[in-house]
Amino acid sequence: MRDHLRLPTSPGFWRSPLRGPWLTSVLGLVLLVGVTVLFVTGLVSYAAYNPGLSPVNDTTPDKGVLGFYLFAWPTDPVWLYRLTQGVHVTLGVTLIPVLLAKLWSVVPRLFTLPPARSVAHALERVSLLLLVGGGLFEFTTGVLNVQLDYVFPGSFYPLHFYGAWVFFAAFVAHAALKAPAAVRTVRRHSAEATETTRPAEAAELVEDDLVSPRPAPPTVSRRGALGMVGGASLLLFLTTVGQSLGGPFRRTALLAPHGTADPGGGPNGFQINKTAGYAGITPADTHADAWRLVVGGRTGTVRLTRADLLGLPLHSSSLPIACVEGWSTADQWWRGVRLRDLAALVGHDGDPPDVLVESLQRHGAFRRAALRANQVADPRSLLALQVNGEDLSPDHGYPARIIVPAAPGVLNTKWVARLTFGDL
Ligand SMILES: Nc1nc2c(c(=O)[nH]1)N[C@H]1C(S)=C(S)[C@@H](COP(=O)(O)O)O[C@H]1N2
Ligand SMILES: [Mo]
Repeated sequence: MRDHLRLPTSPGFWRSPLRGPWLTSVLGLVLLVGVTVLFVTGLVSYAAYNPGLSPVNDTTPDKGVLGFYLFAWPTDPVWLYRLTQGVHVTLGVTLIPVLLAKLWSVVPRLFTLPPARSVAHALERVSLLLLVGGGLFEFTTGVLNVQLDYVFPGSFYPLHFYGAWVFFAAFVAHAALKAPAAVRTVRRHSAEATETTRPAEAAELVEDDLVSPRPAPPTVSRRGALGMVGGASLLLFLTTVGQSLGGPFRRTALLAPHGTADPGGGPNGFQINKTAGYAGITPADTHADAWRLVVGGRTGTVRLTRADLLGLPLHSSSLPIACVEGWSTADQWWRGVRLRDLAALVGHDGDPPDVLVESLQRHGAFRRAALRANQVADPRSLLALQVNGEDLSPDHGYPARIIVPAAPGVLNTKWVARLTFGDL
């Protein structure tokens, strides 16, 4: 008997008096809302990359029907991707304690023997495997991408994208099966707080397989445990959200990605993703004698020096940079040549087409990006030469970079060398 109780497959092995339908239901309902928002903002974030536009942007070429929902990402409001990706990353980080607590609360079930009592039970357990595995996988890949800065070179998107569909499919099945009972449990519990428990219902509660048959003495109440989970979430929230809010809150973003270059002060003193040094851009590459912007389109190709560009009509736009990692900057004051004016230089007057942007950078996933016609046409979309009244710094993309309203940071190519206008 004693040996038997030492095995996790024995219900008696799990002794916490906190486990029970109420705790599991509350955590489950929080995840029901939270994971749904994560899934939707994640899909939206993927659409923002214009993956349907060009093979250059498409990091999940085998997505097939999973790309059914892709749409032309708008350029308004300019903070759109700041919001959707800020919510995605901040919420994901905030839900980590809830996810772990939920798994802890049902862990005895994961060990239940026999592994399957029937075909239906077998299916249920396979779906649980996909649910737990998929959930852990999505949270882990997400956090690694934010914190370790692309540990999966080029492969984060497919992993996180396909993983999301597997996880969410299992999640929908699980929610459909469990949510009604979870709602009933929570309702009944709040009713109990005011009435006395009817014996039949009390019996039902105790018989639940989550309730330990030989509970250890409690050290904290269920509400207290829930408070600890909520407190951990709140702490993560408060140390993450500042990276998206910006301003004085940026200093509270203790969990924002580290190891990034210190942007220093002055007009160029805002967050840097990859430095010129990292991207292999040298002063010799960007020197006035060496650097030319090559613009291709309907009527051929023109080559422009930086001085030529400065001689074209210059415009200003106040736009943020918002990265997939969740951080974003406040609006910066960019100045440069409108993309649609550059399109007009090579024969695309009126309705400009898509554009393929290529960087001086020779290697790396972000050296090229395709922008959609609506992004090219927006008068705020610039090939920026200056920011906040000064020339771009090398790390922010000198001699010239793209800045497009509402687009993810990765589409704002730095150290631009070539623009090719045409339908992609
Ligand atoms: N050539 C090139 N452009 C690039 C990148 C890059 O690695 N190489 N990073 C992109 C990403 S992911 C972001 S978030 C923004 C960051 O711009 P910033 O460093 O000026 O803030 O630049 C984008 N442009
Ligand atoms: Mo980014």
